[in-house]
Amino acid sequence: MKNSFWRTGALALVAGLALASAATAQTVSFKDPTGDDNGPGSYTYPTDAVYKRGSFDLTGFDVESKGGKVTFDVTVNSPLEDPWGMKGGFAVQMIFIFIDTGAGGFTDTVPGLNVKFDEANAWDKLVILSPQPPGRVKDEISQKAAADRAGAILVPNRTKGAGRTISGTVELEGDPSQWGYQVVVQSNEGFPADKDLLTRKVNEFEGQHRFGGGTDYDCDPHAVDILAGAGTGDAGEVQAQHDMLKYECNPDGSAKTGAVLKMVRKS
Ligand SMILES: [Ca+2]
Ligand SMILES: [Ca+2]
Ligand SMILES: [Ca+2]
Repeated sequence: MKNSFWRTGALALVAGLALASAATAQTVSFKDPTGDDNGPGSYTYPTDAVYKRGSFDLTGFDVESKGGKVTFDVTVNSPLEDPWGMKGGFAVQMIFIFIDTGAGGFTDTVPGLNVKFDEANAWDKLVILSPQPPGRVKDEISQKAAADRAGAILVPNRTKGAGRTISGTVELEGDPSQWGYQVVVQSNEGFPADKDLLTRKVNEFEGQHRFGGGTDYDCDPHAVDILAGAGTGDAGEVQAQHDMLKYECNPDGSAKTGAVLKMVRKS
């Protein structure tokens, strides 16, 4: 967390941008390579048939701002389905959108992801796209996220899936083309571990409802696909993702070196 000088300055900046941009829509788009839905390179899907190939393979991320509202569209490489009756048009995915609006922020994230950001890429807003009812997501945030960032985490009133795209809208001022982003693809876990914020675990071996290829401890990043590099979908971004998600565990299962994420930016 940076000091209050930075936060106060950033608030003034955001207010100024909002005045300048209230009338017209502003958009920004990123792409992600296909076939890199394997975290640091080794992760495998759970074995249950609901986890269709490509379900967690991020391919596109689009942001549109209009009239003080920002809509986030996250596209994956498989038609969305709702086998669990979540009623929003999708079920198995859960998306964490970390945003650096320039207002300083946090380097650690939320429990269950096991990822951090470096100082230069600190996040100050997190939008969660979950098929769970917004009330459930907000309850989990208030119970499990650190108290100092609860106000920075936003949950759309309605999150829906259509085709291959998961969408949600939140109230947020500013010009999204100037922000940094990181999109972490996870899986909606209705029965999360005590401290995990609705996230599905990555274990050493995949199971019916567990990703494999990591460790049974929490020293591995529980992130299946993320943005990397310049977010253009270039093949080189696969290696950049694998590098960011590299981790090493101590014998007792604590993190020796954990995954450190960077933002993707247009400017
Ligand atoms: Ca991908
Ligand atoms: Ca693990
Ligand atoms: Ca990726």
